Amino acid sequence: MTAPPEGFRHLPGHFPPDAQASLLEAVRAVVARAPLYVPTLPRSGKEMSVRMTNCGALGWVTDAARGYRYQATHPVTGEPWPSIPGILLDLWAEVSGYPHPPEACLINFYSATAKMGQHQDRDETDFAAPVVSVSLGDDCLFRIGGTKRTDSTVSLRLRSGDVAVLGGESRLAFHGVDRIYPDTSTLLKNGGRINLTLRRVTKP
Ligand code: MD3
Ligand code: FE
Repeated sequence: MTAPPEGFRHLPGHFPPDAQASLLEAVRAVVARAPLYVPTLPRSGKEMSVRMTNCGALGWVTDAARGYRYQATHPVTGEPWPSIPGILLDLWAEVSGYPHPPEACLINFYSATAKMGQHQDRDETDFAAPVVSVSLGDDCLFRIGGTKRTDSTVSLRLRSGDVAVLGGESRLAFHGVDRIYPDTSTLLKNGGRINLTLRRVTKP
């Protein structure tokens, strides 16, 4: 593919370094109350390489027994997810073009060797809303195709402070993270990459 699918918008450097630091502080506050956990794949129970948590009324979770789903509580602590930080609600209002707030913010943490295979995000019931993504920390190689797994793909590097908006046709596009580029950012003291995805789950 020569171009990303319709509805994909990449906003490089949307957040300047001071705002990235504020975002990181907000993420740390969420993780202090809702610790990163090891997600496992449906049926096989194989561990994903990414560590996850959420904030918002709903969070995306996965385990062997119950598979992919949204739920209101942390799978390990049983506590409700912390609320979505204001800076992320402001981002959604600014870039989503959707007149209702996000319900979920999935937080993915990638170590230097973590990756995410090609998949579609289709556990939501409202595909009219885009997904809004924020990258923090080390760069990654992101790859996105079309709505069929066999469609050709395009790769791009996502850097700390970048925002991506996945609306329109791109909302149901296959996508994944092929690799992390270690030591490409100094934002995280111990390296790695954080991705935040703001999502609408239910129809308003
Ligand atoms: C395209 N996250 O959390 S962010 C995910 O970098 C996910 O952690 C990746 O795929 C990450 O589901 C990619 C960019 C992104 C996020 C959501 C999408 C691209 C998307 C949803 C639909 C299509
Ligand atoms: Fe995804």
